This record gives sequence, C-alpha cells and structure tokens, in this order.
Amino acid sequence: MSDETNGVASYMQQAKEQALKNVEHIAEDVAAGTMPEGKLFDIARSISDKRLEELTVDTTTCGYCAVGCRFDVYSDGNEVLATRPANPEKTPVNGISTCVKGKFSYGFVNANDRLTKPLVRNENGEFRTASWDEAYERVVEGFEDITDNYGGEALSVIASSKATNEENYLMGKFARQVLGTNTVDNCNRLCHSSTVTGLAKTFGYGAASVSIEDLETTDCYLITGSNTTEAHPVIGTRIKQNVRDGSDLIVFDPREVPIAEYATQYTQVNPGYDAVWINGLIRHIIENDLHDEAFIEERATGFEDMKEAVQEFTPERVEEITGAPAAEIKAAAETIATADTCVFGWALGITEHSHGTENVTALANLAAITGNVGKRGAGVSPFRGQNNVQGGGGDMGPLPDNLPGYQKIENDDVRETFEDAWNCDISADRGYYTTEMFHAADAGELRGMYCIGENPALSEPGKGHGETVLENIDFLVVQDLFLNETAKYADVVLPACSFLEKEGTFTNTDRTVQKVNPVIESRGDSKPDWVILQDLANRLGREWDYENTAEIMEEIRQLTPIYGGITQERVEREGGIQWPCFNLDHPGTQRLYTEAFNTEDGNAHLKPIGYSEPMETPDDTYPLTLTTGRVLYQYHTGTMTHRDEGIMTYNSQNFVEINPETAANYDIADGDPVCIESRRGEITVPAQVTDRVGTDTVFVPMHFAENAVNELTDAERLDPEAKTPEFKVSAVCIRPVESSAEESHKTNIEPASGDD
Ligand SMILES: Nc1nc2c(c(=O)[nH]1)N[C@H]1C(S)=C(S)[C@@H](COP(=O)(O)OP(=O)(O)OC[C@H]3O[C@@H](n4cnc5c(=O)[nH]c(N)nc54)[C@H](O)[C@@H]3O)O[C@H]1N2
Ligand SMILES: Nc1nc2c(c(=O)[nH]1)N[C@H]1C(S)=C(S)[C@@H](COP(=O)(O)OP(=O)(O)OC[C@H]3O[C@@H](n4cnc5c(=O)[nH]c(N)nc54)[C@H](O)[C@@H]3O)O[C@H]1N2
Ligand code: SF4
Ligand SMILES: [Mo]
Repeated sequence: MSDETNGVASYMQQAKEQALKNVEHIAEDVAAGTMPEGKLFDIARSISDKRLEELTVDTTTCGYCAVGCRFDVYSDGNEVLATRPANPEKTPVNGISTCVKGKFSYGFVNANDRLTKPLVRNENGEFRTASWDEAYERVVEGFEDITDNYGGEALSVIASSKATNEENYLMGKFARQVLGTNTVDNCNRLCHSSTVTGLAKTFGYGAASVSIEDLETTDCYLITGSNTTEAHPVIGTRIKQNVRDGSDLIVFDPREVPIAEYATQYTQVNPGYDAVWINGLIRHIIENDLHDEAFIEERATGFEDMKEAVQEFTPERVEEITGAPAAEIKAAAETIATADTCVFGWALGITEHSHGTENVTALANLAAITGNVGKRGAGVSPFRGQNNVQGGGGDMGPLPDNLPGYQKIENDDVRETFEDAWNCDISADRGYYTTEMFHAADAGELRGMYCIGENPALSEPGKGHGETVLENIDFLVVQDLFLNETAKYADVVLPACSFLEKEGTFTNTDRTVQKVNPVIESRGDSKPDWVILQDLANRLGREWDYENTAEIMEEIRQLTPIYGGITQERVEREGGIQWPCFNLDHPGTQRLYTEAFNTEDGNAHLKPIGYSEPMETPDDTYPLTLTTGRVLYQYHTGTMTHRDEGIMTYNSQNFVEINPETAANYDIADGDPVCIESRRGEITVPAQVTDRVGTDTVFVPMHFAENAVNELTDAERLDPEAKTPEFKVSAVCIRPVESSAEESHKTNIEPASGDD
C-alpha cells in the first residue's frame, strides 16, 4: 500500500473510532456503524490499485444539500475514489465534517445508465442516440416552431438548483433574451418560496439573516418543520454540540424527528397549524411583557396591528387547535423571550403549506418582537434545500418575477438595465411559477418546456396531473445526468455534466458563495449546462462567447448589486464570501440587519397574521393527515442516491410511518403492506410502526418512483402568494391491502378498537 492509501484507510479508521465513541455526528455514526465496512475498504483498495502519481486531489463543494460542505476529492480523473476533509481555510461552513452523502454517495457518477450522448426520437417515437449537431437542430426547430405559431411566451424553462450560479444566470438570460419569455422558475417554488415571500416583506431579504457561527453560538433555538439531522446533517451536528454545551433547544414538529431527541423541549403539533401556535407564543410573550420594547420602538413598524391579531390565540385555544399543551406554549414563549439570543430555524414543515407565507411571516414577527435579529447568535435561519437553491434558484434570478439579485421585473429601471445589457425586450408581466406552468400547459397556454436538472414528473404535486401535462405538451427538452421520469416524455434529451465535472460557484444556506471545481473528466459526450446553453443561444441567433464560467460571473457582478464584489478568483482565494457583497473592496456580510432592515424605511415590518388552517382537513372518509418529506440516506427523486450501492443497502424502499395505536386500530403490523388513499389516488407501501408520529398523522418519504407519494398530493392547493404546494398536508385513509376500499371507509369511520 502506498502512503496515500494508508492515509485514507487510517482516516476511515479514525472516523470509525470517533463515531464509536459517539462524540461526533450522525455522518460518522453512519460511516462507522452502518455503512458497509466493505465499502470503506473498497475505497482504500481502489486507491491501492492506482499509482499515486495518477491520483488527483481537488477541493470542491458538495452537490447534494444547501449546507455547503467543502472537502477534498481524490480521483484518478475518472472515478471519485475518496473524499477527505480539506484545509479548514477552504471550508468555512463545515470545517472537517460532512455527511454520508457528501462522503460516499458517488455511485451515480459512473452508473451504467449515465447519459453520455444526446437522444432524439426516431420515426417510431423511440429514443435513439444522436450527434450534438442533430440534437441541437431538433431543439432549435422545436422552439422556433412554437415561437412562430404562439410567440415566445408559450415557452417555459425550468432551471436547475443543482447547477452553478453561472449556469442559472444563463438559464434566466436564455429564457428572456433567447426565447422571449418570463416563464422561468425552479424547485424553490416547491420548497422555500414562501420563506422568500415572507421574509422579503418583513425584513427585506429572502434569505437567512444568520451565519453558521450564529448557529454554533446561540443561547436558544426554536427549530420547527426541520428534520435537521437528516436533511441538513452538518448543521444538525453544530446544533447538538451547542445544546450539549448548555443552550436551549425547542422543537415543534408533528414527528419526533431525531433533532427532537436532543431538545430541551419537544412539542408535538398537528400538521398545518403553525401560524396558530406561533401566534400563541407571541401573545403570551406580549401578555407577560417579555417582548423587547426598545427594539420594537427603534427598529420595527406595525406592532399594534400585529398585537391585535394575536389576541385570539390564548394558550388554551392554541392547545385545542394544534394539540400543543397550553403549558408547553407558555414554557416555550418564556424560554425564547428570556434567552439572551435565539435562532429561529425552519424548513419545509413551515413552508410547504397553502399558508406557508403566513407561517414564515409569523416566525419573523416572533423574531422581531423578541429583538432576536441582527446581533451575534440571533436571527432567522431557513435551512435552504438544494445545494444551490439560494444562489441558482434565487439570487441568479431564473424566476418569473425577479431578475438577478431580486430586482423586480415590474420595475422600469431594472428592466431597462437588463434590456440594455442583454439587448432584448423584457415584458413587465411576470411569467408562470412552476406550479402554475402545469396548469397553463393544461390550458394550452404553454406549448414547450426546457427542463434542466429537475424531475417534475415525480417532484411536482399531483403526479398523475404532472405526467399527463408532460405527455401532452407539444415540445419537451430535458437536460439531465439521467433518463429520469421526466425525460421519458421528452422529445430531445441532452446529457449534462454533474457538479464533479465542472467549474463555477454555489451559494449555500447562509449566503456563502463557494467555489466548485472539476474533479473528474466529463462522462462521454456530456457537456456542462453553461456550454449547452451557449451553443443553443448561438444557434438561435444570439452571440454568446463566454470562454469560461469566470467570465459569466463577471457579467453577474456587473448587473447584480448583492454580488457586486464577487469574482471566482476572490471566492477561491478567500474560501467563501457571504452576500451582500457590494463591491470588490466589500468584505461580504456575515450577518444581515445589524444596522437596518432591507426595507425602504430600514425597519422590520411586522404583519398581522390571523387564523389559518390547511386547505384540506381530515373528515370521515379521509380521517388521517399525510405528511411527506425526506430520510438521511436518500435524496429527492433518487436519481443520484438510488445509483449508489452502499446507500441502497440501508434504505431502498418506500414506507409509511404509522403510530402503534393507529396501526393496532387498523390491524396493521410492522412491515405489512398498507394502502394509503387520498382524493387524488392511492399507493401501497409497507408499514413502519413507530411512535415518531402522532395517532392522526402518517408520513411517507418522497424518494421513490414506485408507489410515489405525489400520487396522493394535490396540484391545486397552493399558497396564494408564493404558490408553494401543500405537500405537508393531505387528508388520507389507510387500510391493510387485503381489505376492500368500501370496508376501509367503514373502518375509518369507526376504527376497530386496539383492545380486540
Ligand atoms: N437526506 C436528504 N437531505 C436533504 C434533501 C433530501 O432529499 N435528502 N433535500 C434537500 C432539500 S431540497 C430540502 S428543501 C431540505 C428539506 O429539509 P426538511 O424540510 O428538514 O425536510 P423534510 O423531510 O421535508 O422535513 C420537514 C420537517 O417538517 C416536519 N413537518 C411536517 N409537517 C409539518 C407541519 O405542518 N408543521 C411543522 N412545524 N412541521 C412539519 C416533518 O416532520 C419534518 O421534520 O432538505 C435538503 N436536504
Ligand atoms: N411530496 C413531496 N414532494 C416534494 C417535496 C416534499 O417535501 N414532498 N419537496 C419538494 C422540494 S423541496 C424539492 S427541492 C423538489 C426536488 O425535486 P427535483 O428538483 O425535481 O428533484 P431531484 O431529484 O433533485 O432532481 C434533480 C435532477 O437534476 C439532475 N442533475 C443533477 N445535477 C445536475 C446538473 O449539474 N445539471 C443538470 N442538467 N442536471 C443535474 C438529477 O439527475 C435529477 O434528475 O421536490 C419537491 N417535491
Ligand atoms: S450536509 Fe449537505 S452539503 Fe454537507 S456533505 Fe451532507 S449533503 Fe453534502
Ligand atoms: Mo427543496
């Protein structure tokens, strides 16, 4: 074995020992306790098979979630052989930590079915491989056909939050300049768009105000609707360490997710009533004079109206509606209001609702009235989702209503700036949001779609509806690593490079822009997204001549004030820069709102939030509430993680979490197949009987194409402002598969007693 191989093996051994002592975090637990040992030593062995001089080591940023871990990747140019902690100066967010996905989940890179050549349909409607030339010609014909007959506005682009900032900037530019449409959106719509709308109108920026440092040092956390240890593992670790050192952790969640096990207070709530209990906390704080009067006086407007709106939410009423005991409402309110500093952390349990914007606004109200914004250890911390949804999905402006840097499309000066820079007309009317695109296509208003690095056939609500639309749309181009479920409906499929094969930047959940570097060669004939976009733009009559992604970042910098000081060279040199960074001498902004909020008058705008409930509530026929989400080992629609053998050893099939009492009532045992039915459809999956969920709630993950949970969710129920779907609430009934639907409805009305 070479020294290098010994080094890797010994690192793996250290990780294992460390985890066995149970002092680090879940990722190490996984590395030691649950990853197949063979896998670890495969890596060591595969390195020993190589000659040391054939190996390369590069630092890059993880392409899974928005924590933004950086690490060194060892490769032979072809395969990812191992990842190891990088020089801490280059890893401002994660230090030496990573989770199981960043560490191991690279089986997808060289999967046999990785797309390596473009595909087009033959005369029989089947895919055949094609040259890039032919594929580009087909795309040009398809887009031009629609533009000629219906105008550019009949075309749409779904941009990819997996891709880099530079690529997403070009996706927005391509939609507006090349196709002539404002209908360009991305997965933020299914995710945190209600965070963006809620925070933009209260504090100004649709982003976390805090830094990782605040998350490590605060005296108190309110974490709600975030399965932090599974979805943002490295942040979960930081929180657990700080709690171990004495800070308070309050968790409100319908499921007792792993972070709740570390909580100083865990309160189980019914899904869909968050604004109610948050208002309850606010009321109790004001009632007991625990609010920060000086902060409100100096830095906020709207306090009186907001105070008036929360009056109805007495602890007793909150208990009745949400299931959270009145005493726990009071206790949480008092802990938060008396802590020196508090961080409010949330994710999709707050946002994926028909009133997600109201939930977020209520949280912003709570943060402001307790004076917990704009100081060290305090602030709002939405944990963003995809690796680059903050940057690529938001900051870069592939959005129907915003140009880069959240500059509003309806603002004449903004449009003029971009019309001059891009030499095109831009309509002042916003385009369709992703969730609206599918309805617009249904109505014949959208005729073509260019879907880049997203899998809406599985990830959009109401799977059946989404698939029908994709099947019927006149022209669909899919640009991806794989022939995913969406690509199956495409007219042309273009093979893209993954983050491991290209250069650019990602922006993580605390606004840190970090460098992405190619660590292996591109697969087959695949190309980076920015190269494909440039080739197509030029074939469609534009003159793009970017030689590299640094040049694209330079254009972004000129047009986007919050990125005004960001260059790739600076990002690489400084390890990471947090926006806003207004010019080349600006150091970046670790913490937002220290002096003023980003509103016209510089104040936080408190908003009155009244009663809200889900658009679909349980009834006799559908008596349970289904909530959906994630597990640690899997990622989204599985395109990447399902191709990793090690990952699949641990979690390879769908399941439904059912409370033991509920399971007993329906005569369901652990592992039994259970049919779950909603007004949209039904799926059958094995039961996982667990008291993690309450008796009226069931949970199914979103990661599996077979028996996909989005058969059950609804494309119609959307947040009125953000248009986020109500993924976290659907009324369902369940039955063991043997019984018929009719019997089950009977059972649901009068569940069999558990004592039988
Ligand atoms: N392993 C893994 N990590 C990921 C991803 C992945 O697919 N796999 N995806 C990434 C992406 S894009 C995103 S957006 C994030 C998502 O990160 P999370 O939002 O943490 O992930 P979810 O599993 O959707 O978890 C939602 C949480 O909300 C709770 N919840 C459900 N309904 C309600 C409710 O009505 N109210 C409240 N208060 N809570 C509720 C659930 O019990 C769960 O704890 O994860 C990112 N990280
Ligand atoms: N029921 C339910 N549904 C949900 C959710 C939920 O909680 N419950 N969550 C929603 C949320 S928050 C999200 S973010 C969405 C996620 O939904 P999607 O974004 O549709 O899911 P992914 O599986 O991440 O799809 C990303 C695609 O990009 C490809 N890809 C990866 N890297 C690149 C690249 O560099 N370039 C290109 N061109 N392609 C690339 C992958 O192969 C994959 O096909 O799902 C949403 N759907
Ligand atoms: S926590 Fe997120 S960014 Fe870090 S290694 Fe895991 S998936 Fe990657
Ligand atoms: Mo997401």
